[in-house]
This record gives sequence, structure tokens and C-alpha cells, in this order.
Amino acid sequence: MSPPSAMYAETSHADGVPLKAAFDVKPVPIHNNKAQTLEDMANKWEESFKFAPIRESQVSRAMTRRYFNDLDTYAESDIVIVGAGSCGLSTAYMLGKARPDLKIAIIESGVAPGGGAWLGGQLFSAMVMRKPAEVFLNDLGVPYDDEGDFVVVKHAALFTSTLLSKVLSFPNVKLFNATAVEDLITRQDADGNVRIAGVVTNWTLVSMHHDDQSCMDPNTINAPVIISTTGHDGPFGAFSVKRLVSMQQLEKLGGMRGLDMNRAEDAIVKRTREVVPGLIVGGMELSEVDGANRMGPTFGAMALSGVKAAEEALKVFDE
Ligand code: 48N
Repeated sequence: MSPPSAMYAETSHADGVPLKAAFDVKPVPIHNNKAQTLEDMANKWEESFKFAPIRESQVSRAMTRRYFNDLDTYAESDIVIVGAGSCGLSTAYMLGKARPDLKIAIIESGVAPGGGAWLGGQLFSAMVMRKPAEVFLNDLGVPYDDEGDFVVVKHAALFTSTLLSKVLSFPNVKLFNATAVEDLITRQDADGNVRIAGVVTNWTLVSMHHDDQSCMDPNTINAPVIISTTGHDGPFGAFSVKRLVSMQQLEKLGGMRGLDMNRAEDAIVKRTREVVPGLIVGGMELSEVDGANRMGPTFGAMALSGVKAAEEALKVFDE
């Protein structure tokens, strides 16, 4: 087997440049890729198709440099949104549009953001939103069938993917997915009044296994405003409001009530608010605080609760 140095020299993408120099040299594109359009590629796979060369470390550095730069940038954020479900993403959309000057971090425990909004209900793909939530869809540019008092988006994934793509395109919004908020940062004033001042995060797989692995301490993000939209179910559902109870900032949770669409959606939107100083709660997490009914497979309140949560957060920055 050839010695490692000779093996590396053979495989360095700069072809024969000594290994050390290969790491430092800016890769000179040696690929005379003529393809400018997909049509250029058609039926030429054997004749001329070839990917440009790469070294694995370039991929690693391309990812890690950006990720750790983002962690550094958002270690001090203006707003942290906990949960990238339909409410959290709607909140981020409104904030990203309104305030490109604010640093907004979204912490999502799942690898895939979107929460419960990939299906309209059970296994059905169409998503219902009651009017006037179609106003949000119009702003987002999502088409729908108008059924009079409500509208139907042909696939919930069309709504969620459109919303997600818009949110991720904002330069001042960063999504940290597969990352869980596992505690809240607090500050106390001289009178003992507590304000939420940031979040404590860890990789979700770590957060889910604190009981069966040796301690892995968390990371933190400081921010003056936290918007919690962690939903009502799932492994971390209603996380922030449950934590407020365990840290004795809320006496108890009202507990989500039975399904009643007409009562639930108005209540969730109207009650989206700052529950304790520094922490705004929206979406279905809110139903656990006040004992609001659940609405089941209709999503207008999630979108408009996000609109209201953004409005509440901006009051802090507009003061
Ligand atoms: O979709 P959800 O669960 O929550 P919402 O409030 O955005 O939307 C709720 C909606 O999907 C419904 O439940 C519908 C309307 N049905 C109502 C009914 O009556 O059944 O999204 C919450 C997101 C999820 O993606 C979670 O993974 C995430 O929050 N999450 C967290 N992310 C980070 N850290 C945490 N501690 C955490 N907890 C939950």
C-alpha cells in the first residue's frame, strides 16, 4: 500500500501540489464546464458531463465556517422564535419583512421545520383557512380555492414550503433546526421581578437523552424578546409555558380544551401576547396557558397569531 503522503499527493484536487499547499491554495477551476443551461446537459452525459473537482475538507469547511459564524452572530439576537411551526414561521415572516435591521433566530427542535403544517389534518393534504386568513395567503402569494367563508390551499406543504422559503430568504433570519430550547435565560430586578432574556439550547438528540447519557451542557442565546410557538403536542410541546410553571413564573396551566373551531381560533389570535416580561406566546402553545379550545384542522389562527406575535414583539423595538 503506498505511503500516506504519496497517496494524498495523488488525490489532492490541485493535482500534485504538495498536500500543505493544496489546503491553502484557492482551487483553480480546472473544469471547463460549458453547460450554462440544463438543455446544454441534455443527452451529453457521456460526452462532456463532469462535476468540478473537490476535496472533502472543502465541503466540511464550507459548512462549519458558516455554521459557527452564524452561532457567533446570533449569540446576541434581537428576537428568538422558539418553534418553526406555522405560527413561528408566520411570525418570522412578518418580522423579517418589517424589520430587516433586527437579528432574528429561529430555534427548531426537529430536523424538518414546519411543525404540524405539512398536512391539512390526519392524512389529508389540503389545508383549510377560515377568512380573513386568506389575507395572509395573498401576502405570501399562496394560491387557494375560495369556498366562501373559508379558503383551501391544495396542499398544506405548498403553504408551509412557500412560507419557509420566504423566511429563509431573509438575510437577518437564521434557522437553527435540530436544535432544542431546553431552558430560558432569566434576569431579576431589585424587586425580584423576573424577565426572560434569552434561551438555553442544545442539539435535540442531546436534549432528549439527558437521562441516559453523561451531561452535555447547553449553549445560550441572549435576546430581549422571546416568542414561543412550540405547539401543544410533540416531545417538547408547550415547552416554554411548562417551564414558566416549573420556575414558578406561572401558577399553573389552564390546559387546552376540547375542539371548537369557532371559539378556538378567535381566542388564540386575540390572546397572543406577552405572557411574562420578555416572553410572547402564540399559536397552539397558547391554548395550554389559558385553556383555549383547540381548533383541529384549520390553520388561519396560526398564521394570524404569528402576525399578532410579530406586532407584540415590535412594540418592544418601536418604543
Ligand atoms: O405546528 P406546531 O406544533 O405549533 P403551531 O402553534 O405553530 O401550530 C399548531 C398547528 O400545527 C396545530 O396544532 C393545528 C392548528 N391543530 C390544532 C389542533 O387542535 O390540533 O409547531 C411547533 C414547533 C414544532 O416544529 C416543534 O418541533 C417545535 O415547535 N418545538 C421546539 N423547537 C425548539 N425547542 C423546543 N423546546 C420546542 N418545542 C417544540
